[in-house]
Amino acid sequence: MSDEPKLSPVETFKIQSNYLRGEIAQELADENDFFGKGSIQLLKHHGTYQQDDRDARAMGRKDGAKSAKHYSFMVRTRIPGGRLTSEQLLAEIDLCEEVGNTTLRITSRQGLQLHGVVKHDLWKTIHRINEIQLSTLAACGDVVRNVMCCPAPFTHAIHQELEQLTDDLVANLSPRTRAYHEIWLTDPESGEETLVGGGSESAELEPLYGPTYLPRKFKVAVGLASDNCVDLYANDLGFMAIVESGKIIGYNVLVGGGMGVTPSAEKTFPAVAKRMAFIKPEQAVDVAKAVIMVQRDFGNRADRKIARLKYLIHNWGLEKYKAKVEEYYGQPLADPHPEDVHGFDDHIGWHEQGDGRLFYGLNVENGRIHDHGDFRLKSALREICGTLKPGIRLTAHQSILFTDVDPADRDKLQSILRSHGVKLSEEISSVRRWSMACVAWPTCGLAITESERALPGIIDQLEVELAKLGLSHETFTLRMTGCPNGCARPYNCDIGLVGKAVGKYTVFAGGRLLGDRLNFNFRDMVPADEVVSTLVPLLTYFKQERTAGETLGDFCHRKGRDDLVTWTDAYTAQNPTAQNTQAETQPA
Ligand code: SRM
Ligand code: SF4
Repeated sequence: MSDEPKLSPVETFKIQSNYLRGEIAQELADENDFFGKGSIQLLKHHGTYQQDDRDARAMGRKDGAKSAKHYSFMVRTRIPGGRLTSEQLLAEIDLCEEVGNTTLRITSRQGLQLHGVVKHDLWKTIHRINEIQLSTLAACGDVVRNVMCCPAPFTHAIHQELEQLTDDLVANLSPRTRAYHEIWLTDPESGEETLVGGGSESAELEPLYGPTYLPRKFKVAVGLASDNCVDLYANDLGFMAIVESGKIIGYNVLVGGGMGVTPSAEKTFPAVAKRMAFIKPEQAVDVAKAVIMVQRDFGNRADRKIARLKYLIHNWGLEKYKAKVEEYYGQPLADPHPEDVHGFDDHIGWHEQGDGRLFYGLNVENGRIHDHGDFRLKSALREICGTLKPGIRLTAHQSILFTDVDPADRDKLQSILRSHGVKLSEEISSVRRWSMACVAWPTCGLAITESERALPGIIDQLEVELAKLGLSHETFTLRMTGCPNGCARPYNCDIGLVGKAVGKYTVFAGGRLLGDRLNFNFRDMVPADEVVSTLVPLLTYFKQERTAGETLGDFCHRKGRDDLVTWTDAYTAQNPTAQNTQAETQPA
């Protein structure tokens, strides 16, 4: 008998799929409103997830319905560096109205998601996304996902170089299978290829991935030491540009970041990436390939819970891991450059691009583009994209940049937003601006509790308390997720709220804006309506004992969990009825 551990079922689906084809085409044509097990896994590589509306499921259960599932699909467009045109955004907005749930979602990796697409419309949806020169290939699945890049449209050579590297990485690291092309770009009735794209014309083989692709998802980002807006340390592979005398002299290569954790499985943990090497710009693509091939060949294919790169590095140690990457690359790699992350810019508000034009960063609360009552962001975007036709960039904080704006159009852009009930970024509180939440309920099948729908209300209360404490202008990241998978990156920010049970959250503290440090569990199983009263004592302590210029995350990190718990417990005991007001005195 072989000593090899048994492969996970997803590996078997991949092996048997003939490069991601499986039964997708046949099942797409059948009468069912859902796909079978194997296709569900393979479809992820094509950029779509089978889901069901969990609100409707709950209602169905109440009504005693036999099958309470209403199937639909989330369709994710990968948008390298978040760069797209007004026409492309308009087409995605059209799609969300025509085939989706009428909302469009900017993701925490600069992508766009449609929700609520029924199976009957799936082919049309993916086909249309390709017609507008975007793609869903590798937006999900065991491959290199959307490559993130700082979206600031500065015309300076540094940003041009970051974008070029991003494009080179996408060109070299994308799957080559023609399965995508055959299924989504070929007319299912006539068999005619209606669009070119989505796969190499001749190469059937996947030179980088092989027939079983990677053991798990793999995330790559490109950013700057002076501006870590893409959260490099949360990626499997990060390229951190080091700039000297206005030029990129090379990149620090960061490896093994990842947020996902399963609390019941001790073997799992979130990790910030490790600094592995310093490379010259011309080495970046081949080093990326070497890193990916090592993960392909040595990542765990038996247990998906521990299949990400961070576990391989944890098991081997960085030294052994680096040696293996060097072996695949064919040359030794230099030690990391001493410079490390020291800035983070969310690019919100007005900025000069460097060519006489402007860009405007608009904060989009939790990335949701919709019209709701007096708030009509979707209509505002229609008008802006239809009339001013700016370039569009999506940020890793689920927000949007309008680029190439003529200074003469500045007031017009603002007045379109205002007339649609959309607050300008300058009118949004600091805490809301620096917050983000994952999708969670009702579409995410893994959500334990609410996130996107809960965070705005929590921030409403927090704004009041921060004002009382005189901390309204404080900059700190607040990120919420509906389960411990960490889609809004809650483990390296100042305050993380992570769904642990229905209506209950673990409150994390002590990370920071720079994203290079994990936070710690400050309080567990906090009911949603007690999150703010749990944070008020912490903020009070911060206000009283911070050192000059110290950030909330750095303060929490300096004090440590035990000290924070002791102080805030004492504070709460002394102020039993006034948890939500500023402390007059310090606890004994
Ligand atoms: Fe995520 C799974 C949404 C960024 C870690 N993520 C999911 C799924 C597909 C649920 C599922 O598997 O059934 C969610 C779909 C919800 C829905 O209804 O739309 C989902 N993830 C998202 C998005 C849309 C969150 C958002 O509100 O913006 C983000 C899409 C990004 C994109 O455009 O590609 C998103 N997910 C992330 C990030 C942040 C990042 O990459 O910078 C992380 C943490 C970093 C990391 O990967 O470690 C993340 N998502 C996960 C995990 C945990 C992975 C792990 O290693 O354990 C899962 C679960 C899994 O893979 O098994 C997951
Ligand atoms: Fe779903 Fe959990 Fe990701 Fe939120 S963190 S989108 S609840 S998988």
